[in-house]
Amino acid sequence: MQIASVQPFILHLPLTSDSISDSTHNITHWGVVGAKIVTTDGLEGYGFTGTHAHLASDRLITSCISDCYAPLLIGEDASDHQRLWRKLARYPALQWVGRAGITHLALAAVDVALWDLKAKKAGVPLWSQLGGARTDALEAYNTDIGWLSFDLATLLEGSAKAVEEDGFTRIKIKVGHDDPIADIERLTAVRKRVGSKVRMAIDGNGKWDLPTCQRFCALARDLDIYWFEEPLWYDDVAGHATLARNTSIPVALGEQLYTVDAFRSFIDAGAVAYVQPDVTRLGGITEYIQVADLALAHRLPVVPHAGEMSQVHVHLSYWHPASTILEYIPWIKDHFREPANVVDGVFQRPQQPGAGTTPLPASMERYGKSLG
Ligand code: 0YR
Ligand code: MG
Repeated sequence: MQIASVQPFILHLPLTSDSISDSTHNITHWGVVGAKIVTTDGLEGYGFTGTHAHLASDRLITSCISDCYAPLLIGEDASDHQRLWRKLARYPALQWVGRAGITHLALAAVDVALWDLKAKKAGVPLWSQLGGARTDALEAYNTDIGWLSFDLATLLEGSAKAVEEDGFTRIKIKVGHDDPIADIERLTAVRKRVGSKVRMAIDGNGKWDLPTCQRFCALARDLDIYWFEEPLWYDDVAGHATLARNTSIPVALGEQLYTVDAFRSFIDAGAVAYVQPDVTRLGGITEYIQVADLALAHRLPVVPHAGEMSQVHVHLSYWHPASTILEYIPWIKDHFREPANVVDGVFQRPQQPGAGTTPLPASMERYGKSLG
């Protein structure tokens, strides 16, 4: 399974709404930025990271793939993915310019493509290749109903539909107004609308400072918040540890962390209850497994962030023993050979060989961007 070529691509796919905001981002498209890796025996592996569809920065990722990683990969045996991960991640000149950020997002894409090849070569879905499914029913929680940019009527209507018609028992609502009272009012209305049995998580996307978070948590005491995600700035280990000590609401984080070392710092500090690794920001599946194993050793639940819109994490969550539930945002499901599919609040277990990352040719054609 020798690597014959590494071909980067950029897709900008429209969302299910015209645009959405959380407390720190506003987007109209999801960027699927990655590589097709072709082997001499004719197999095609696909891997990608997730971006906010900003073409100039997407091109930094594809140029890292084609100019820096491809020359290190061509001619190598694709099944040596563990060795190849180290070759790319520890390559001296590249390690010097990036142990996180663009080089790591590019590494994620390449690593996922190698795992996709491994499972395709074996002729089985990735979860099976990894060691088999731990459950028959992986529960989904719906993030797409809870954007901060939605007015209250839209938020209530979407939450009610998700629960009453689509079978979700779990939802996540974005928070982060300048005055947290505005968020408390929205959450109180949602809780009243969906009832006490629905699990309601919230996500601050790193905007508030510690006093604001503490005030919010005191005001939210009666809302039965399942977790408070990214309450503080992404890298603030001490701040999250202080907040975790001072509130009964469990802290969730990890979607902005690039390395297993970063996760270790948060876990060692007692700063995280729900561990949220993402294959698209860590160095792919290889480093995700290290984080999930670390969480398992600490008896902490793993709830991946879905930067690939659940295409890969559905496999990992069906397999890894520390997994619990998985985020659902249906932005890219019309564009893949085997889309992440939720029925009655449960992710269907993938059946096709590979990691679920193969895009449809028509979508590549229609939404593909020039690499510049
Ligand atoms: C928009 N999920 C998240 C969206 C989402 C972000 O930037 O990507 O809100 O990834 O925090 O938990
Ligand atoms: Mg989040």
